[in-house]
Amino acid sequence: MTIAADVTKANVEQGVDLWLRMYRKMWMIRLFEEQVNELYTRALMPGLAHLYVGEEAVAVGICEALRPNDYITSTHRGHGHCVAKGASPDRMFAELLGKAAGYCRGKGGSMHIADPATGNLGANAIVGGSAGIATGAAFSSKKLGTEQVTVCFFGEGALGQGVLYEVMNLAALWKLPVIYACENNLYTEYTHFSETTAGDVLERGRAFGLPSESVDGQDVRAVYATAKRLVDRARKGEGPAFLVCDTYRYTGHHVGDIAREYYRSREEEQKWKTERDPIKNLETWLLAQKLGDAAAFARVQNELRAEMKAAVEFAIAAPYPGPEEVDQDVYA
Ligand SMILES: Cc1ncc(C[n+]2csc(CCOP(=O)(O)OP(=O)(O)O)c2C)c(N)n1
Repeated sequence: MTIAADVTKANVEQGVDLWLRMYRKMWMIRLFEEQVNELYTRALMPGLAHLYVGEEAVAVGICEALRPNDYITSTHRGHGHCVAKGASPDRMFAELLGKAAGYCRGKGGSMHIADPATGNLGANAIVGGSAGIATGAAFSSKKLGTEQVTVCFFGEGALGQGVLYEVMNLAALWKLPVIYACENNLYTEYTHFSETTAGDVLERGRAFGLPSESVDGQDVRAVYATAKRLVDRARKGEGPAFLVCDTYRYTGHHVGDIAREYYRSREEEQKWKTERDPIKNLETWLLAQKLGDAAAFARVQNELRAEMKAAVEFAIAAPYPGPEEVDQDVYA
């Protein structure tokens, strides 16, 4: 199914709030990440962070297909998932800076943000590490009859982790409401995925009988339409699915990965940024449909820039947790 076939005039009219919301959410993620990079370069943030810039359409398209009480599990590159599912930037920045107002009282940092209130069961520093959590959540929803769906986000690097196939097997046997969403941004750290991944990736889901599809991860409308179909199907009790989103990270593997030419060219990066940018793609379409104009787009960006700036200021001014709670909320 192509989204173009799906977008009749009536659908556009009904969907206008949805498209504009997705536009705004993608900008929110991009500007959030811009601030994270700034915090890193100003040496205000302890440790590193893995930015989601370039991949915004994946998190936003998929999370828009979910209900607020549906679950997601995330990765080391998790800020985009977190924002798309509804987390608040001020508490996210506070977490990155180790402040008590953060989602994990400052004890988790970038790779451990969890927000149960928005159904976010957590980022995960272990590649493939959230596959079991997502499948367990789907198992519990099925047993409790809550009609919740879980989306398990992971990078293509996790295709090399055995746990993924163990849980796909169980999810298929038990018809669990879970979507395995692979974000293929082409690189596993500094190695092109073709050097680590044999065969046709979709066959890995098909081996377990999962409906397995790929989608242009730079086209938020296509991601949304595909995710919605698979999520609705899972919600009806028709079982799990495997969705591969083809995408690209614009920046380094982490904020410190600046000199990248030994593993990918500047030309390649430039091509993705200029020809396949998910925000520009949606903007062009919104303009063509007369659903927005340059002034409205500028307004959205200005509002969000101000919001992000205020959120960072909140986090910088926020207090650290006291020494008396060093052993609280920490599990081994
Ligand atoms: C089990 C495990 N092995 C190795 C690492 C080190 N590591 C961190 S990120 C990463 C690459 C992940 O690539 P991918 O899953 O494609 O996600 P991306 O970074 O491209 O979003 C690796 C190997 C890890 N965190 N966990």
